[in-house]
Amino acid sequence: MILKKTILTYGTFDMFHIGHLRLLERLSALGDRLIVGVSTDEFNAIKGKKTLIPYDQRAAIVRAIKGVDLVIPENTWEQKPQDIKNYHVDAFAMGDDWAGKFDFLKEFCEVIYLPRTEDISSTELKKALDAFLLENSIEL
Ligand code: C2G
Repeated sequence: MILKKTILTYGTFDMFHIGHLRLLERLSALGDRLIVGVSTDEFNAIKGKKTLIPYDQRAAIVRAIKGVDLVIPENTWEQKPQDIKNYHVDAFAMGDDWAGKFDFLKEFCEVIYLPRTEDISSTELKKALDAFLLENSIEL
């Protein structure tokens, strides 16, 4: 009986970009099942993170990514241990901008931090979009 390895990660995934895709592809290759907790709009307010795209669209895009098997809402900082138990998670993984921040989860499962993709972020995308609109004098 081959034990299925379940990987869990969380994120906002606003303005889905290549950094998000490369992370999810690497996570999918780490195991047999990838579960992604997408931050709800309410939780992003708690995180102090402004998003352009609403939760249902961010979740639909992540759900459509090959290699993602299940999307769950991320409502709180505290839900991770319960999610790890509920879904029999073998490894929790994040990009290394979070390195060390979730080591307390080693009590429940393996904790992995993967290198971020350089030179891309939702913030940089928004800046590039602003410059583009300005250059092409498109009034929103
Ligand atoms: N990421 C990446 N490379 C980038 C940008 C993001 O690898 N250039 C990774 C991040 O490290 C994270 C994931 O993509 O693992 C999602 O990034 P965000 O949407 O910015 O997620 P964040 O707001 O950090 O939320 O409880 C955890 C939080 O919900 C994480």
